[in-house]
Amino acid sequence: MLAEKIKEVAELLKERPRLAVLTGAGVSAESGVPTFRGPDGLWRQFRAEDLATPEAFARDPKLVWEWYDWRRQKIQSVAPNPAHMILARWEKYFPVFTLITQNVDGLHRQAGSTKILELHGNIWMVRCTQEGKIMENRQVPLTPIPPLCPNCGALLRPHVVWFGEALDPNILEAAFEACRRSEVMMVIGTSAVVQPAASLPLVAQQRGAKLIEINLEPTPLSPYADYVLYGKAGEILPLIDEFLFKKENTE
Ligand code: BV8
Repeated sequence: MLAEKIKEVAELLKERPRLAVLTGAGVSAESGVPTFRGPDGLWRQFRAEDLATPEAFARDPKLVWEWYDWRRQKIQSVAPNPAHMILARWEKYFPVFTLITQNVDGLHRQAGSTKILELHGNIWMVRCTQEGKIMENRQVPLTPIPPLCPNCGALLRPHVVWFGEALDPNILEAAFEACRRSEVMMVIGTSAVVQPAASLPLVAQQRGAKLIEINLEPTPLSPYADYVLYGKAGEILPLIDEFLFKKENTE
């Protein structure tokens, strides 16, 4: 069943359609990065929705930074997995390709992807709460916590989009545009509950794109998908990739 679907999806992709890909935490799970809503998604007794908010940061910047520092330490010690590597390769194989990610871990970039829209920011970037200045900060572990702006001494915050905060309008518009233009949209490793990211695949489908979902379990998007491939992203993408390139070579 799965093998049959993988073959059909590979046939679809062999035509090198305009491809948009949306990834979530599930694409980094096999690298060892905890997902948000899975069994290992909790940190101490908190949920992402409790900590990834401006209110939580205003109330207790040290606690929020301790969570990000814990995640940065984890992310720094892991490597991209085959799912990241294949998506980086597909960027060169498909003439029109856009990778849209909800992840802030930077693993797509580390795997070699360059055409990336990071909808929710990047955990290795910080922003001065006074000047708004954005800078890279790869100090692991962070000292002091919370970190202060080297220019003005004000609190630094992670340059990520928290719940209740607007996404960068330019990045969001570019993502919607890529989905509107796509002929195929692949949605990998996301629970499809966070908005506005979860609306992107539906925009693609409304414009006639074929929708492919890769996940361990059904999501609110599954009923709309033309293909739902149940399994690990790091295992399914290589199988699709094999068909793509194997067919190429034998023709
Ligand atoms: C906004 C950055 C408005 C921080 C994150 C409309 C309807 C309903 C709610 C809302 C709405 N509009 C706004 C909201 C509120 C809110 C929202 O969506 N809430 C949800 C919880 C209901 N949205 C917002 O607040 C957004 N802002 O809309 O602002 C606005 C407009 C103008 C002016 C002012 C305000 C901002 C949302 C961004 C929040 N930031 N992250 C950080 O990371 O620290 S979201 C966070 O969740 C991460 O980015 C994460 O990527 C994202 C989504 O989670 P997933 O990636 O899907 O991860 P999850 O663990 O949930 O799922 C993993 C999946 O992988 C699972 O399905 C699992 O089965 C699968 N999986 C696991 N292993 C594998 C696998 N699949 C394949 N292979 C594997 N090996």
